[in-house]
This record gives sequence, C-alpha cells and structure tokens, in this order.
Amino acid sequence: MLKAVIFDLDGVITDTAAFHFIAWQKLGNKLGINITEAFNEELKGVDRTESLRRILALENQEQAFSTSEKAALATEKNDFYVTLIEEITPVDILPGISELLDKLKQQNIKIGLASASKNAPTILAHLGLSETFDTIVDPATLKKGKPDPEIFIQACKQLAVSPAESIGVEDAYSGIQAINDATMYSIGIGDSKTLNEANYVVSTTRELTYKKICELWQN
Ligand code: B16
Ligand code: MG
Repeated sequence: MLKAVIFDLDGVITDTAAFHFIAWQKLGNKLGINITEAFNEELKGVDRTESLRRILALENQEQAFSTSEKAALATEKNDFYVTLIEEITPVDILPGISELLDKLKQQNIKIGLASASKNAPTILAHLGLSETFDTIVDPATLKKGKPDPEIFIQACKQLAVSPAESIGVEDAYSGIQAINDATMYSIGIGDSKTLNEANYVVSTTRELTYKKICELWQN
C-alpha cells in the first residue's frame, strides 16, 4: 500500500533554479568566474558548499580561499538569494502540484520534503504550503548529500513509513539515484534520457497526477 510521497523542492514543487543562478552569477562576477546557464543546470540538487566548490574549481580557485573565507562567500551568495526568494508567492507552485498535494491529503497519504535547500521552510511558507507537508528533512542534520540515499531514508523515518511503501519525486539525476538507493519507487520530472534510471519519468509536473501515481503503484 502506498503510504507516502516524498518530494524534492526545487524543480518539483517550485522552480528556484533561476534565483540560484542570479545569486551565483553575482558572486561569480566578483570572483571573475563566468557561470553559464548550462553549468547552473549541473548545480541542481547540489548543496550550497559543494556548489561553491564546483564554481571555484571552474577557475582553479579552490585553494585560493581558506575554509572560513569559503563559508563567507557561501553566506554572501545566500544573503542575496534570500532577498530574491522574497518574491515567491503561491502562483509559483508548479502546474498540477497543488491538485496532487490536495488529493494525497484526501487519501491520507503522507507528504514529505527531501530538499538539499536550507531555505526550504522559507520557500514553503512563501508558497503557502507549510501546513501541507507532514515532515521536512533538515539537510543540516545529514552526513551526506544526494546521490546518497540518507535524505530520503530520513524522510521515511520521520513519517514512520518504510521506503517500500513510498514514492520519491525528483528532477535531478543525483536525486533519482538517492531515491533508488533508498529502495523507494522513483519518479523523475524532466528529460527521460537524463533521468533514465528513474522507475518512471514525466516531462512536466502537469503530468504527475494522483491517477497516474495510482496506476504506477498498482503495476
Ligand atoms: P540552499 P533541491 C537544491 O534544492 C537546489 O537545487 C540547489 O541548486 C541548491 O544549491 C541546494 O538546494 C541548496 O540550497 O543554498 O538554499 O541551501 O533541488 O534539493 O530542492
Ligand atoms: Mg531539485
């Protein structure tokens, strides 16, 4: 029996990638590092510290900063990002997601959040979804980021469900690996070639209906 659906945030519930891009670009400009849109794609689902490491590596600047200087750079990016996400409203919930969350609630299927973003609770509040999620994993408590399955296993624990009774929904390849390694059923949102390891892929959130989820679960 399906007991829980555990969602990633960015690219699944709402799209914050553009805001991350603007904030990283601002930092990149200061450091003389050009961050392209294509490179930003590779940062999806990657936590803040690792994102900064990859950005500095673009210009071999990893060793140019001490640990505390890197922490200050990450904070600088985040401070700017936080001002950008102030603009988020319920209109920014991706198509079909509100309807899906309502249906899951009606059916008493638990709803969890497994996002690498430390800003997830703020974003959910702006979207008007704080009360909708039964649990949110705090990424600061985790030892490893995606593709490690820890965040999805932790979400199942917090919801008191087993991974075998749960579905995970992700837009990033590393997220699909995390769901699979947690031994959950994985649904990818996006390009079926990129997300080829998912149990099922929809191209947009609009296709992720409760009916579709039931069909997949029964098969
Ligand atoms: P923060 P997700 C991820 O969210 C983003 O995709 C990624 O670009 C970002 O660096 C990461 O959260 C950390 O976010 O800086 O707000 O803690 O896809 O896991 O929901
Ligand atoms: Mg994502």
